[in-house]
Amino acid sequence: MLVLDIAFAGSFTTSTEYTPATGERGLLVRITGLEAIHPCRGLLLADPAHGVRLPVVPEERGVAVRAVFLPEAGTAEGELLLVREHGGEAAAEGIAVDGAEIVISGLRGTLRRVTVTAFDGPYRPEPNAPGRTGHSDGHSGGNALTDGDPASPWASAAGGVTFPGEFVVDYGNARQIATVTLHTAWAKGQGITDVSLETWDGSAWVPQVAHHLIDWRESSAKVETSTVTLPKPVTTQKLRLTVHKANLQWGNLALYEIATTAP
Ligand SMILES: [Ca+2]
Repeated sequence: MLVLDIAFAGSFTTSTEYTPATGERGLLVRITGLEAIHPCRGLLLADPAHGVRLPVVPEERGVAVRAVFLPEAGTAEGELLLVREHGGEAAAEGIAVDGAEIVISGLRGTLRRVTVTAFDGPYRPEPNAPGRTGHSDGHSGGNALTDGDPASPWASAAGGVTFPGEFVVDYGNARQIATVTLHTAWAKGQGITDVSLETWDGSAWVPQVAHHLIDWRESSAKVETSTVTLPKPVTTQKLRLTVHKANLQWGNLALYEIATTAP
């Protein structure tokens, strides 16, 4: 059961009562009020006293807190994870349980996303839909392709990109797909511009859309989207994007999110 999911970067999406524009309402409270929210970056924690409090520890259940965090001196995001099974102790860097609150503090850097999950029994991370790619990883690993956050990027290495390349997403079980939307920022410099889509029928890849061409408009942090519409909705567990071409202004291509919709 997902209790809370806040992405501070990008569009500040949240499934809680938290109102990021005003900061101090809802389930999440900034500890000092001095923490800065920077669009497309996250919540800047410039002092160890900065942080957030989340008054959402469920009683009688286990709780897992995941925080995606970019250290002040670092170049790669990491994940901080605190798991407290029912009645157990928990400890994690930067995350503590204080009474009925979760406290994230003592860090310097940028907090990009926090999710809180309540569970019964032993902790089992929710299955996600890892994306994998034939392009070499330059940033974030494949999970950024399908982490639900349009602002968290996957990017290839800056150089040596060859075509065709591919992205494969395995959802773990079948789902209905009517459209596939690609999200990318700085897309005029690093967006995919020619892509084909296939779905998996259990034994083979089935062509759906060939050479979907994308004319990206933005050379900015704004996340743009391009939607590939299937000829008709398909029930499938996996999809494959074959990349024929991409903008390579900086030597890399990037894809921030692969999202699907059901009919
Ligand atoms: Ca993402």
